[in-house]
Amino acid sequence: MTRTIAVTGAAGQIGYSLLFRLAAGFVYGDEPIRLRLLEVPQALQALEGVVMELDDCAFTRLEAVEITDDPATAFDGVDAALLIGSMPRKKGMERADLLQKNGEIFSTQGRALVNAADHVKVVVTGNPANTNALIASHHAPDIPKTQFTALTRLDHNRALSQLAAKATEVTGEPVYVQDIEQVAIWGNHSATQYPDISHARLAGRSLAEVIGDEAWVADEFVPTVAKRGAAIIAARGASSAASAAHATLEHLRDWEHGSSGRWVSMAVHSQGEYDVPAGLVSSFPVVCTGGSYEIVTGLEIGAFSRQRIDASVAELQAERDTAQDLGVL
Ligand code: NAX
Repeated sequence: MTRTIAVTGAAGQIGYSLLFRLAAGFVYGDEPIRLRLLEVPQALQALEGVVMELDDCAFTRLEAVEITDDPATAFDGVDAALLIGSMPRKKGMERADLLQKNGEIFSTQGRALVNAADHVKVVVTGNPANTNALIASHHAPDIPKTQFTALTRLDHNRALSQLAAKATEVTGEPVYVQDIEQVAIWGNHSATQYPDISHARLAGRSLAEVIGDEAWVADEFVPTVAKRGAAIIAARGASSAASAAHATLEHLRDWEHGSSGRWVSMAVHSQGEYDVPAGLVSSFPVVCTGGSYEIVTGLEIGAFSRQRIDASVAELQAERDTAQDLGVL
């Protein structure tokens, strides 16, 4: 079966890191794919250059690449849509201006997704990712809300990497990211997000107990993960691109093929789980199986976690209220 995948903002820096790995089979392995690349008119020429490079890779599983500046054409019949392109925050721009601009982009794209396959899987990476996913979903009422998600896998991966390094330091033994399970990102993909290790395990033991340093968790780990994007910009002079592309592909791969029982983090429509108000797109720990995901249920939420989750959810509510005031929701 040939799958068709739409990628928006395809000429941007995340697009440039993502397209080649997608075409090389990171998500769909040996199955053939077709790409539909959406850009704004002024970026189409640059996108043509990206397509030339895709051609020059002679990928054996890449059947076709089409480029367009029309969302309806881009999403026609697609099995998955990776919504990466968005309006970046420019100097002097207020948060409401940003929501207004992106509200327009994501309401148009939401409406155009009516052309997609019934089973389309939508992953929003473009910021503000959670609220953009909410807006797109709102404008695509015929598509089940469960098919709209936003990216917090990069935050999840950042947390795993920080934790593996800390556990190595504390135990004096090498600890690898794959040794650590049941980490969760809650809330918004923003500096208010809550990376939670209260359920995390390392070789059958509580990771919090292994680390044994609550102050490190609260004062170093949580802010390091939450502010990692800004640290990358400070060091690289540009925002995270390769890691964001990798996380976007892992998000889609696990959603399509399952997460082998492991927890991953995805921002999905809340139905009131863990007192996150229904209707918000918030990050939760999920397990993916057979093309769908389930929020992990029954977790005990301690006082510290409750406070952090509530703070991030309050920000999501404020973004939703602003989007409603602006008429894009
Ligand atoms: P770039 O500015 O390099 O690329 C964005 C591309 O989107 C541009 O080529 C632009 O022409 C295009 N675009 C803008 N409006 C469009 C529209 N209406 N339709 C189609 N294409 C459109 O940004 P890049 O570094 O690639 O980042 C893309 C988005 O990812 C940004 O919003 C960024 O903030 C967000 N990120 C999200 C992350 C996450 O974990 N959720 C992490 C990385 C990144 O910061």
